[in-house]
Amino acid sequence: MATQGQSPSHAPLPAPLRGLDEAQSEIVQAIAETTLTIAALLRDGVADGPRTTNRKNRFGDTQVPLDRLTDDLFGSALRTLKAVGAVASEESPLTEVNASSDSASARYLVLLDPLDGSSNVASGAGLGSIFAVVLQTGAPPTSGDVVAAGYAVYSWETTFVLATAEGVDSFRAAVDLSTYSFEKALQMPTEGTTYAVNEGTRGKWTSATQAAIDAVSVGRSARYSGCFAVDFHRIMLDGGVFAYPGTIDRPEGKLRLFYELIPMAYVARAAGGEAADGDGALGVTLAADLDATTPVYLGSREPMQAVIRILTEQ
Ligand code: AFP
Repeated sequence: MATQGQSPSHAPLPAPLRGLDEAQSEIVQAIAETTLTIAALLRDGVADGPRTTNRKNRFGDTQVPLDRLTDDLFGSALRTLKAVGAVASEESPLTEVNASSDSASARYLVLLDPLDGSSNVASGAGLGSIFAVVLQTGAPPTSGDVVAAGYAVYSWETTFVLATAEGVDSFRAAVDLSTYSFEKALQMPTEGTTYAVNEGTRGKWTSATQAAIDAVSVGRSARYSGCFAVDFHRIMLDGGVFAYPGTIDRPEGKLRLFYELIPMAYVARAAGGEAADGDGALGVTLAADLDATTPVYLGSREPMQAVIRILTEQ
């Protein structure tokens, strides 16, 4: 088992990782190692400590102690890697690393949601971590700069999903959380059986949003846990649509463009699915503000075509 603050001493994912070069693999291995550490901490009862604080992150979300701890774990694992030029997360703003060393080789920005779904901590429901490895070009990153993205889901088992230009693979953690083994390649079903949205916000949806959700809900079961990674993973397996729309009072939505939509849009598309923001745009737009939030629609190709058509016609 990995311990807190330890840099990776072995490859937790079976190597080689398809679609990634040595530097990119090293970054993904460090992320995977950190997810095993987090899974072990959750298993060993770290969530039994204080479950809430008076602190808020810069998005105004209440921080649980685990938010800070997991952010620190990813930060310390990634800062030691020469290929990492910067890290930005939902919990801490962009931090440049390796600036004084061989900065020419520090080519990658790592985007992170270190503990996704932290309001689930109190009830023991599923949690996740989300990441993207992005080639730095000097301009604000776009979905086109992502070289790898994925997520971990922590529940009764720990799953790590990695998307690269060559496809999407899922890995399952060993019972002792020492390593991951390859489980299967993932391809999102084209139609799907479920949809995930917080129906409690329906009264604040625009008519286009209502029409889009109505279109995907017909013939599908609603499944929503409050953790994006968990809900998205179900969509990856069973197909359907995950949506976190904007509302009349919050048209820009709640989920983060860089820490949530860009990574998951990359995964969805690499698995044959589709992604859109609130305008139904097929491309994930360039935003200078790393902390931007956005409406999110992700899922199977067929229902997403209906969503995109409705949103672009609004
Ligand atoms: P927290 O990490 O603050 O719990 O937020 C999780 C999240 O960003 C995402 O994982 C969920 O899909 C979404 O928020 C749930 O938000 P609602 O509770 O508003 O439905």
